[in-house]
Amino acid sequence: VDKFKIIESTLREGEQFANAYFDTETKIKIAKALDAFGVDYIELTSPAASEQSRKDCEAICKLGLKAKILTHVRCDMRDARLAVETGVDGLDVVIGTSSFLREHSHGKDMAYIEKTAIEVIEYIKSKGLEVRFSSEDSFRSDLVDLLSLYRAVDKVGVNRVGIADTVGCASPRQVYDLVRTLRGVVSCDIETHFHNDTGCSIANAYCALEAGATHIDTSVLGIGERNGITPLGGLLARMVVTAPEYVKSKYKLHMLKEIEDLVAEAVEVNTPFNNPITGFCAFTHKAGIHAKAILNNPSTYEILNPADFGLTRYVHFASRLTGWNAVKTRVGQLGLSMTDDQVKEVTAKIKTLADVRPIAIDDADSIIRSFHLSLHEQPD
Ligand code: HCA
Ligand code: CU
Repeated sequence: VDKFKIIESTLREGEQFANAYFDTETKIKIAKALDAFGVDYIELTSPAASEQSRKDCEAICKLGLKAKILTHVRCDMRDARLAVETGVDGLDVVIGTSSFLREHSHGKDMAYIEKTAIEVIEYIKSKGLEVRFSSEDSFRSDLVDLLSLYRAVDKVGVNRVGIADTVGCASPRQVYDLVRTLRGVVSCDIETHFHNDTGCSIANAYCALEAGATHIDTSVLGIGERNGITPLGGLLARMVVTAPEYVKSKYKLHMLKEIEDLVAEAVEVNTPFNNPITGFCAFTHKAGIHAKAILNNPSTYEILNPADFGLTRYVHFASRLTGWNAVKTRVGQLGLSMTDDQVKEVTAKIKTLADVRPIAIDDADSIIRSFHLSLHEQPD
């Protein structure tokens, strides 16, 4: 679990998000930001998708980034030939293996899939490039078929095989079981890709790592087909708790928010309020009891340290749930001094008003200020 690689797919899966339209300049900005952040791989839309996609792929390869550049292609010799000419470091090859996709999409049987897979993989390797072979809709594919296909591609020297939960149906335990089984069958690396239709994309990625997967696909804010895939920030929130040294030394975590803002703006969405790490209230503490403990020692109610991400915590004090410790801190921030008894008295005033209507920081501040003034107007 502690050493895993990220295949960042904002510029491939993310381009499949309903709102995404990335012009060349935007793609380059996103690629540079992800590279500076420290992702291992950047996956790009297939050059076979369109002429501009092919040119953009070439342009990004020419940037000389540290991250390896991959493109994502169908398991087809024509696509593979086009892709190896773009200058990428490797290809992520994919084909549907579930009966749904075999019958309703490409119409090929398993023998044909295996033969083509081997031909494509050997061709890519002969060009000196890295190659991953993945099934689509792995969790609704026949297990015996899948394992024998992966065993065959492992034998011809594929770098990674991939498991994809294309429809977001898998549960964490199913993921663990499948990856564990696969781990016993192949000796190459294992990449995994999880859609979030049932809200399991982060948990599934985590379970995949526990079971022996080596690579996780992500996108910034999780953008992708339908409601998307494992989000980069959410995965790192999970992993910084599990493997703090590795994650903090490998990734420039303080860049996370600016990367999310860059992508959010490009696809015209807001960061969700409850987003891990960067949601507006991710480090806001409200109840008086929480505030008191947080002010004493932040670890009491925080598993993530906002400072690791260049962010700050906020202790809410303008509500009926506040307590005098939170208000005391605010009094100090306002540069005022009061005894504890006085702070308790002004806290009661804040609660009284907050029982009548929602109050803003300004409201609570002016209660504090006028109370403070009254203390000095009539000294005992
Ligand atoms: C898709 C393909 C894919 C591929 C995943 C992968 C999926 O349906 O658009 O190659 O790892 O979810 O199956 O994104
Ligand atoms: Cu996908």
